[in-house]
Amino acid sequence: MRNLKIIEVKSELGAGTRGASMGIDAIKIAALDFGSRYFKQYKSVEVPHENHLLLESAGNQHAKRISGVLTMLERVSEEVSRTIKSEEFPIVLAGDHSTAAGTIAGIKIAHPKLKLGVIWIDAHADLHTPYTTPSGNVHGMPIAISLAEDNIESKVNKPDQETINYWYQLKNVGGISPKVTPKDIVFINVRDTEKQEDYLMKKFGIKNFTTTEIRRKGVEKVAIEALSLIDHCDIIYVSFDVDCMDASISKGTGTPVPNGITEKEAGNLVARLMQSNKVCCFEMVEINPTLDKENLMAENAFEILLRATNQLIND
Ligand SMILES: [Mn+2]
Repeated sequence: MRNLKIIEVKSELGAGTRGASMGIDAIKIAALDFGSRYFKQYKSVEVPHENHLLLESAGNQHAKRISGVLTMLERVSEEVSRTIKSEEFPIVLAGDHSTAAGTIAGIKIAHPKLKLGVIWIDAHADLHTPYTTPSGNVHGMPIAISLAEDNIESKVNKPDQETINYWYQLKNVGGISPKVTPKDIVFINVRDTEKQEDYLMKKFGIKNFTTTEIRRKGVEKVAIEALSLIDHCDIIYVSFDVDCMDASISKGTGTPVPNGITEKEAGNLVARLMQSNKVCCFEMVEINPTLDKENLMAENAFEILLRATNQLIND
């Protein structure tokens, strides 16, 4: 049985569509509507956000609001490392996915000598950099940040010096860089990528379990295979972007993509992954209730969160 601690990060600086910072409260509303005492049962802490910056110009067109994102990654990394050091299991509920780079930094700060594996369940590879991003939204960059990868070979943008300086700082949060190597990453359900990301995935041979492969093998087998691909790692972080789920299930996320998994498959997948004793942190992101109908995405997300939690506390 593990001591869980919920880390709330109501930030959306890295997203291109407004509203993801409200995702955590939407999950809490879903819990209340289900009559659950979840948010009373577990200890929680809120990381202060910088969403006032949304009122300012985004600046840095190839990495929007990058200075605010840096502040958030530093705060998240401190909270995650503090949580792990006090032998608690962090469940990070965050607005946009850029946070994950801070979570990974926090895990590495707490366990600098351990090899960290990452299971990334997402419609997107989040492998962009200021040199390759078409949107400038940093939520498309957390894997590249953690790999300390610039992808200069695929360069299409010319970021200014200020952006380059902040980008360097993002890659070095926690003073450890890179934090993971490509061999330590497994993608599940990634299906909406740009060619610059495809280039890296191919160059590094990063495994991605496609929807077709998930349907053919079933989630149980996919979970086992994903875990065994990073069996050489000492600890594992599981990152769950709700846009892994099919766009038809709910509109409540900033960048919905068709041909994803169902909420049931997602719940089974996450529950199976949590059976591994190596899993040291779980994160759920990108719930956007302002795009949703009747809070459906948050309700689905809460059920998946419950599946993960029940597995963790029953160990
Ligand atoms: Mn993502």
